[in-house]
Amino acid sequence: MSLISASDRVQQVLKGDRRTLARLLTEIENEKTGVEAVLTELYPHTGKAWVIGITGAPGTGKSTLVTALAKAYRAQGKTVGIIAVDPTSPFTGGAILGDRIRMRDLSGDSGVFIRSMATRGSLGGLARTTRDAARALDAAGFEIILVETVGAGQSEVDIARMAHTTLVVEAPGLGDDVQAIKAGILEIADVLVVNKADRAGVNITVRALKTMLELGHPSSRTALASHHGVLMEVEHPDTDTPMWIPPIVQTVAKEQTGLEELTAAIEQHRAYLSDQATFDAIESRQIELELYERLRERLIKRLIESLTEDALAAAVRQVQTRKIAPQQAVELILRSTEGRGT
Ligand SMILES: Nc1nc2c(ncn2[C@@H]2O[C@H](COP(=O)(O)OP(=O)(O)OP(=O)(O)O)[C@@H](O)[C@H]2O)c(=O)[nH]1
Ligand SMILES: [Mg+2]
Repeated sequence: MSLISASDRVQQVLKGDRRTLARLLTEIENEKTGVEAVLTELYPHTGKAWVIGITGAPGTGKSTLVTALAKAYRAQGKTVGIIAVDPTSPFTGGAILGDRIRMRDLSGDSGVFIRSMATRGSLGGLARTTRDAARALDAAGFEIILVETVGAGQSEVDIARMAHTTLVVEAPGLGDDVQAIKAGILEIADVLVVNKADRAGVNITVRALKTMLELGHPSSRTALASHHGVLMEVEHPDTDTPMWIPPIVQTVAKEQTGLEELTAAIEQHRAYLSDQATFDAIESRQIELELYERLRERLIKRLIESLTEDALAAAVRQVQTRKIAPQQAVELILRSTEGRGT
């Protein structure tokens, strides 16, 4: 359909043309063919933005916090791109509508770009499209990119894999003891935010998090490896960098309170990562994981496409008549598809 070339669109995005950017993000979300060419051309222009992931249980105030953070960064004169990932059904749209209302204060500011993305296909697909969307915003020149996702298993790990700084948002009453606060958060949190600090029980939540940090972060050098090592699923390279202990910051996002402390904590984490060896090690792990994910997706797609219905039906029959085991059927199918579909 589009009459302008990929290169022309790339130029438009680089100039920060909002319409071209919006259209590109839609194409990324819909996995439209041809979008890869644009992304490929944009890639050399990425790597300038600071990507901040915001995750946490439903209702902790992530969207409100994202709005407050965006305002704080705008006050500092920085441009902000926002991606709100809605992992619920694409048919509800409720969360997206709510976010639109919450983030309304930001509309009309040309230094802010807001985008909601719904889950289409697999979670893996969502991780990829979110990453691509963040890169498009990066290439378009947004200095800070905020990515909100509901903390639900894989999606919060995914966000940590693409963000430079990951905020885990808690709220009083949701996790009043150490057990209730999800064990995995220490592996992904660079900054712990206790939002709704205007509510009763905030001290209990803060204390629970502190206890957890002390349990999870014994004062040993291996702590860094367990902090980013578990997340990266590989051993952290030997490094003399002191470990990063996630600070706990209290906010009342609704009232724009605590945002200075929060941006300062993010800045400290950024400074910590400014040690080139540390940054390079983390980034190369993230890229490695991204390549694995993309490869896995492409290989599976290619394999499924190269399967003929007949071959599959024949295999089903053979397994059903107990001529071969499912294991053997898989072997046969794989062998029959080898060399095809490339
Ligand atoms: N008391 C209080 N309420 C807040 C604060 N921040 C947000 N809220 C309220 O908490 C509710 C949920 O806020 P959201 O920002 O939508 O929370 P969320 O984590 O994005 O929610 P999901 O995206 O649905 O997971 C809203 O009614 C907000 O007004 C705060 O600091 N204090
Ligand atoms: Mg939200």
